[in-house]
Formats: sequence, C-alpha cells, structure tokens
Amino acid sequence: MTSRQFSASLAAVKLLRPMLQFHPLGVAGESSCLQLRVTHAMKIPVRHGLKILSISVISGALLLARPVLADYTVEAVANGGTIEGVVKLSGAAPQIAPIGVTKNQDYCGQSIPSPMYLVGPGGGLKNVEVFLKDITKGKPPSTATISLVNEHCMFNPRVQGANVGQQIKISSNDPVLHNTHPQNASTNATIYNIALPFKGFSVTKPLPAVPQLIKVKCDVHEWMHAWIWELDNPYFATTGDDGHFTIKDVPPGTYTLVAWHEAAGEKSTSVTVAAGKTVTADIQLTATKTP
Ligand SMILES: [Cu+2]
Repeated sequence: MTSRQFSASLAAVKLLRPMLQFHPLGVAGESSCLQLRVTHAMKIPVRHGLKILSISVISGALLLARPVLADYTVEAVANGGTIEGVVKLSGAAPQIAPIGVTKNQDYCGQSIPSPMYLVGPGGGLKNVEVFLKDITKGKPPSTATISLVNEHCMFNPRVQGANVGQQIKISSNDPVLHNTHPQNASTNATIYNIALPFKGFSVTKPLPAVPQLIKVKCDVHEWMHAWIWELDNPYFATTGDDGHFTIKDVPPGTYTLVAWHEAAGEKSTSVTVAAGKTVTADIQLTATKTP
C-alpha cells in the first residue's frame, strides 16, 4: 500500500466511522491495512440455527468446523433427481428508467442501465433465486466462500444463494469509496457495515447464524443493491442470463419450490422428484412491482 492509499484509508475511516458497526464475530481476511487481527483463542457462543462444533482463531486465521444446520440432516444421496426449468415474466418487462448517478460521476458515469428486469432473448428472467423450502435431508451444505464485488458502482452478483456457515468475501474493484452494508431484509437490522476505501481492498466475514434474506446496500451510492438468500439447505440456484436454473442431487420426494425476484415477487410450486430423473419446473412471475 502506498502512503497515499493509506492516507485515503484513514480519511475514509474518519468519514464512515459514524456509520460503521464492525460485527463482533467478524475477522477481516485479506484486507491489507484496516484488517482486524485476532491473535488469541476466542470462543464464540452457539446460536440458534447453527451449532459450531469448534472454533479457533489463531493469528488471524479463522478455522471453522463444518456447521450443523438445525433443521437439515446431511445424508448420502444415491440416484438423486434433478429439478430444472426456466423462469419467465408473464407479459413484457416494465421499462425502468436508467439509474441517475448522483455521486462520483467522473468514474461511475452519468447513468447506469437498470438491472432490475434482465430478460434474455428467449424471455428468461435473470437473477431469480430458486430454492427448495421444506427439504430436511440430503447433500452437504455449501461451504465455499461466496463473493460480493463492488464493481463499476454496482454490486456483483446482484442476487445469490448461500448456506448458513458460509463466509462472504466483500471486495472493491473501484477507485472510489464504497461501503457494503448487509441488513436483514425484513427488519432492516444491520448485520455489519464494511468500508471499502480503494480498489483491491477486501474483507471476509461470516454470514449470519440464522437463515434469512439479506439485503445489501451501499450508503455512499444509494442505487447500489444486492440480495443474498441465506438458506438452511443446499438446494438452491440463481437464474442466469437465459432464466434457466438447475438443482441437482435431490432425494426423491415432493417439495415446495420457491422462485423469488426482487421486483416480481415470490411464487411457490409443488414439485415431485423421482430417483435418477429430471423434472422440469418452468415458472412464470408477474412484474407487478416497480420502483
Ligand atoms: Cu458504493
């Protein structure tokens, strides 16, 4: 880090200090100067929804045992089935005006196309989170660290799924000050609030111990939003550019499949999975809500 970057960091911290609430469980992972270093063993209490078998924090390295999800049992899935489909909007997508950029216009530009309704050539809707709601056993939960990047004055990805027990790497590819402020989408309770003062800065944090829909905002750029569906089972997928999704290794049975979109709302449907078979579950959402 150069002295100029360091000075910029200090200025950013002073600016954002009133807004920042560093989470007591948080441990910065890759940040180079604002990193919180923990050098002693630390006990973390067991919380509802997640039993952490053992945690040791030694010289800044966080070692986590695999979490045990409260209402989900891991078991081998032999000859599981696949759920796949395409999420579409019924009717044409509403025309949403571009975002008017009000800050850092020299870098962010004057306007940014709205990412709300991204409809592919075949009518598929991007950024829909599709997941099983009531599955209680099956393949192991996801453990990889998920990523949320501040990039071109937007968050990337805009929507993603995750499991309780996963960590999130929050980073910036922009040479402007951002902050990343995840909140419980129902209560607006702050989960943590991370300042990202310069390009290349990153922080890795644990996701909350309780499954929830997380809404992420940047307080510097009010148009920046992202959503993380934190779930207690690994059967989820986010639709891509063509609106398609695939959920694999599902134990045979009948489940509730939920599709959620930030503006088109949520729809549930029943889906029956047979051993070794693929079941198609195409979903239509209605674009009733506009900003
Ligand atoms: Cu920002």
